Amino acid sequence: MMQAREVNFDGLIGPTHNYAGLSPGNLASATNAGGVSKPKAAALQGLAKMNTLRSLGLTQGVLPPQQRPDLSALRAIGFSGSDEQLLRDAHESDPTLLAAIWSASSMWAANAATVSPSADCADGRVHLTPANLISNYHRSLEHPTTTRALRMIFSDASKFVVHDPLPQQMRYADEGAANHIRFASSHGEPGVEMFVFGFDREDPAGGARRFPSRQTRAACEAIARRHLLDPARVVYTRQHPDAIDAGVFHNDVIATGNEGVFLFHEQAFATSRSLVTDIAGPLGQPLKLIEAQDGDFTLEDAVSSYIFNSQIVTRPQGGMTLIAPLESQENERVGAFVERVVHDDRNPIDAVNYLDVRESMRNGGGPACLRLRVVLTDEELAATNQGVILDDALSDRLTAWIEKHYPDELSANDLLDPKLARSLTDALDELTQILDLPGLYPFQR
Ligand code: SUG
Repeated sequence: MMQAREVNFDGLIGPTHNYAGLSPGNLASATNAGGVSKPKAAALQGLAKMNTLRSLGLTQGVLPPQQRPDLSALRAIGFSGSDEQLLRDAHESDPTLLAAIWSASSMWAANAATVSPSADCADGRVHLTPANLISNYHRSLEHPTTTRALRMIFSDASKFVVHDPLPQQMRYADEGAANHIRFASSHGEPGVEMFVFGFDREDPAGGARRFPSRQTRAACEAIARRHLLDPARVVYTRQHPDAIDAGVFHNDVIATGNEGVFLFHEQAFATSRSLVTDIAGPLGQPLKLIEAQDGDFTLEDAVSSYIFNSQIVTRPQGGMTLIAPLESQENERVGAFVERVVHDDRNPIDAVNYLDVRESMRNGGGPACLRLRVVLTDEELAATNQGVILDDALSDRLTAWIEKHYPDELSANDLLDPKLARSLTDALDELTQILDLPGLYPFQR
């Protein structure tokens, strides 16, 4: 049996974290638009989450934030002049454009890429496809730096393939691992990869009506082909359009899984029952299903509590822990459901850890949004850039760096400040030394 572990790479929350209401169909983002954010507190909450996972004995990685404001994005669409003028002109043309180029949205690393472990890929390498994120302009700015960062972290071509993002066209709209769940008897064994899409060209009428779908079936199929997955061990399934219309803009807001466990709401998928058989068949063993019924809690409870955006992690000594957002404990029905799950011997989840990631939650990003799962063998982990693997020393350096450079608060007016923009460049320059990612950012080249 192949030994491998899941390493979670969390997006380090960037110093420009703010609430701009940029994501239609993401209810938290819309509700908190225009609010005052707390970037320093946000980043420390994210780091505390990473350290909680480490305290369970798990290996934890860090993905760097991106260079924001992205003034080159403004120049690309015809704005010119000094930094101050760029910011002012962009604001006058459209305040949401200004907010977009400041967004710290790369923190939601579940959208950074789709990852297939080497046990699933015909060439025995780990395959990663950075997501093009073309459904929202502010997120479409992420993939060049994401691709570069992943190539600097997983640089050994004998073990890793970091593909280019899919074509920048709606037909291939891709949001990464947020719409992907891998099942396996254990992390190191060959798995069954489930790809979830919202929109299918073959069935255009079957889509959501109120809010946009962000992932196409064609994108899912392209990733499975590139990653050299065995077609008999790949499952495609459509999100329930009612779920998207209730605010489930990514599948990881309504379903999750770990090894043989599948946790989902009965309204997550267009076809739940046949889906379970389609996964269990090639897996060669029954799934441990945890299905929340409407009677347990509603779709609305799921979206407001973000319970399905928990991480289910396998502890090295055995057993599984649910890493859940505090908001799900605060919802009486959801909290009671979690208690039942933890005490039910028919599934391996035997502990819950409620975490405060409220700053990210207010933009629709829970614990699972903040991390990219990468299953690695010992050799693959050894070949990974060790500068981004969290230990006490790195955690201390990151804490000091955050304390030194991050604003306590950020509101819409601050986004017009060219001095803030310049000071952040110095901060990121320092960060590339801390994480051993020299030359990551465009301004360093
Ligand atoms: O793409 N929010 C992100 C949240 C992503 C959550 N990720 C997962 N579910 N995996 C999004 O909608 C809001 C930014 C703002 O409005 O300021 C935002 O981009």
